[in-house]
Amino acid sequence: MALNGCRVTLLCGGVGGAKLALGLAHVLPPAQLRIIVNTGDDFWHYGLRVCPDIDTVLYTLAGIANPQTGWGLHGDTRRVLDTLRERYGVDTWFQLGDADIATQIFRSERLRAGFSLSETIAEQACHLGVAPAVLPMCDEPLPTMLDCVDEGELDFQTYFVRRRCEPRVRSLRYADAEYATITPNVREAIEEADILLIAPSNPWLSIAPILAIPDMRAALQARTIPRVAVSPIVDGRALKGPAAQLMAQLGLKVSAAGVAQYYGSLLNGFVYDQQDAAQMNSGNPNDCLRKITLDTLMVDTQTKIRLASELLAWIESWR
Ligand code: FO1
Repeated sequence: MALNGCRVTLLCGGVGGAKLALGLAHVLPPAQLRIIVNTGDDFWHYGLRVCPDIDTVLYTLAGIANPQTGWGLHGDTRRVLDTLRERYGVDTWFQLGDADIATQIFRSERLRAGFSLSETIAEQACHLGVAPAVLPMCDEPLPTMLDCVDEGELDFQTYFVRRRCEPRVRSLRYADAEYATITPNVREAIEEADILLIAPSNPWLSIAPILAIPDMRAALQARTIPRVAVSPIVDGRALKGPAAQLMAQLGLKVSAAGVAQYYGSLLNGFVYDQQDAAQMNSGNPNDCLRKITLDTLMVDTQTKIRLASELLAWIESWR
């Protein structure tokens, strides 16, 4: 399906977003797909700049991601971390495989040499043979911070990996967002797109950091083209990760309708799972919103391709 040269730009986070990115990469020629990736969960660790969502998307598109976790590299070994822990007593709470560490070293060297994150990721994508454009949401650090009831403010990976999403979240902050700017590549990806998609990634942890960049929401909304999100909530549960728990803690309705309501006028199209059909039809938060129910569970390559194809075919029917 070449979709007559139709250019698609996807906003996404890590594992869930990468699945849809892979499906789209199978049905679109590389020049027709651009992927804007969250960097709110990037952090410095052991002196290395770790960009988990970007690496997840790159490794997934390169076909080298760990199929069990969705992040990290398939068949990677753990000698560096094992040595750090056993010989030097370091708390190795964040799992980085040996070959994954090579990715982090390469990136950190480039950043220290003065290259931007965008330039560095483009170079890494080239080495990995990833053809669609994988674009960091911005070049400046914009860390997602979680204000937790008993523990104060935690950075994303401390909350997510070290504390296994256990602390109760009171509010979220996208720190230093005011210093971030839309990169030329991201602006082009938005302005040249014929379709804008939001992956079934966590709206608050993966997509909101992208929307926190000044003028980003306005730039997306200014495009009078299909702007379609796929719900990450199915039958009141998150497809992956803590989205449902977080929605409840933030006092939001844990449902696909709640996600559509959160994105509001950013969207003119919304895809939700078959299991949520009754609930989505029972009250319409946005009358201008076109909706469709699809099987959104992406468990293997075939289901990723199927969702991407059905999603684009539906959008083609009304754009
Ligand atoms: N997630 C975990 O739950 N535990 C880990 O130790 C872990 C290590 C890790 C290393 C590299 C990488 O690219 C991702 C990694 N992730 C790990 C996933 C990551 O923390 C999250 O999935 C994202 O940040 C949220 O999208």
